[in-house]
Amino acid sequence: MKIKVNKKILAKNEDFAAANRKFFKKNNILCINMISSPGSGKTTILEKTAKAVKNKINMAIIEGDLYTKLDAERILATGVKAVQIETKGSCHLTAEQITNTLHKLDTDSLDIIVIENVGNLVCPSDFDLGEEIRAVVLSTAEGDDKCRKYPNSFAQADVLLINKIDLVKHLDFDVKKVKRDARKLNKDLKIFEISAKTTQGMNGWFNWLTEPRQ
Ligand SMILES: Nc1nc2c(ncn2[C@@H]2O[C@H](COP(=O)(O)OP(=O)(O)OP(=O)(O)O)[C@@H](O)[C@H]2O)c(=O)[nH]1
Ligand SMILES: [Mg+2]
Repeated sequence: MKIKVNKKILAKNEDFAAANRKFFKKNNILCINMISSPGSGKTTILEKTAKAVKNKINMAIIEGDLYTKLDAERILATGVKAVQIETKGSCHLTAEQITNTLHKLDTDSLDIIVIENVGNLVCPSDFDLGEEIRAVVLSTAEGDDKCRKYPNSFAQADVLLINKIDLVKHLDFDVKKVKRDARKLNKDLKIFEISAKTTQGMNGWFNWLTEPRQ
């Protein structure tokens, strides 16, 4: 019975995801779904990214959290458009929630939409939002075993941002091992080692994000 209900929920999500994907393609918008554990630094990365690229490209952020508008307020303070979705307890965003939020953005003028998913390395990986690119963030403070313990999030990603690299000298976090484990799951994974606090390594990410795509 449980399997049947889950299948139905995922099938409904797939329909909305397909519609979102069609919309993004038609409007020439690059959509990125950003996934990670709570506190890995997603919003800080997006604050720094917004400031760095806002004069080059038109970007908007959709924020997902269980409660509060705190993250959207942080992005709005950078001068970039942001909309908050509060899931009221659900551990992931759905494609339908994205469909229902798009009208709040001036999509005609947008080049990129980044969706910051609810902080959780498990549930969001099962829900396609219609994105073209999935980015997973892993911060050094979380431990270097996470690719092996939460493989789906890494196997399905296009980009891995290893954040809080400024802290690595204080921690037992083996960057090489993480990169090896991640590439075992996903050989084409693009990997950036960054610190959103100091902006170390972030130019590579900014350039990759804004490079022309067909
Ligand atoms: N040292 C260090 N701290 C960082 C870095 N990036 C983010 N932080 C800190 O980590 C904490 C969490 O950062 P957020 O950006 O709120 O993390 P988040 O992933 O958006 O968190 P949720 O939305 O709750 O899942 C904050 O105190 C940040 O200042 C970094 O590169 N280095
Ligand atoms: Mg956040």
